[in-house]
Amino acid sequence: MSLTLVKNSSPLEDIRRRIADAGALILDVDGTLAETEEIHREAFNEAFVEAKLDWHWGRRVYKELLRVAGGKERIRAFDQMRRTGPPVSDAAIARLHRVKTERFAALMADKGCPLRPGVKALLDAAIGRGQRMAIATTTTRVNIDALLAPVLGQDWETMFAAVVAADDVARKKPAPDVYIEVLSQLDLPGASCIAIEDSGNGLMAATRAGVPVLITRSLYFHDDSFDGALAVLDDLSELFA
Ligand code: XBP
Ligand code: MG
Repeated sequence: MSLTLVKNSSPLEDIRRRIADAGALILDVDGTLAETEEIHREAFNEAFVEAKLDWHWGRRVYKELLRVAGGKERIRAFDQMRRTGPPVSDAAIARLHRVKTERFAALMADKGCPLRPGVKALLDAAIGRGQRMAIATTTTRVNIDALLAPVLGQDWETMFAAVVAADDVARKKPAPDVYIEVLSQLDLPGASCIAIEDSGNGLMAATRAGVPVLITRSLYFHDDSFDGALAVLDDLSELFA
């Protein structure tokens, strides 16, 4: 999908118009709505300490590991990279990830994590237009509540016509599954919607489902390749400048 330029309009004006005209806005969570990955990283490290593992994920290794979508898959990928000792069992990975999810909720409740610039304005504008919104994420469902309840209120889910998370589909991004499920719940063709994503994996997932993508660059994925995106913004406040 390429950007269609309207006569005398700037690409940004065109993006604003396409957003306003979309059948629905489909939003990624981590990195797009908020810079959550440092909190995920801290939660993984706390789970490793609790399990008495001598593992610690610094920023550099976490950036590599973020190529693997999904916490359990990420732990397995790291275990395979170490190549020492017997592989960690599925049950142990599930246990580690359960503790990680608990730690993530506790850290969120403790420190909180603000929405990124422009996100609230985008949500408010969509609500003002009566436009539907949806969530398509590869994080665990309870993590969405841990992030959004403090910033949007306990009833945040009523703002969204569909919320699809990792547990709801067979394959995580870059597979298109979360987007295909969202589109089926919305009963809309992909081309009529806009996805907002921050990563190359997210771009690929949405594109494979036929959804045009607007990128908002995030901390860990700012240097990803975003070929094929409608546009790449530093953050969503550019839409309201
Ligand atoms: C990002 C992810 C997630 C989180 C960790 O999802 O890949 O795996 O890093 O969450 P998205 P879990 O950008 O699609 O929102 O440990 O719950 O998997
Ligand atoms: Mg993301």
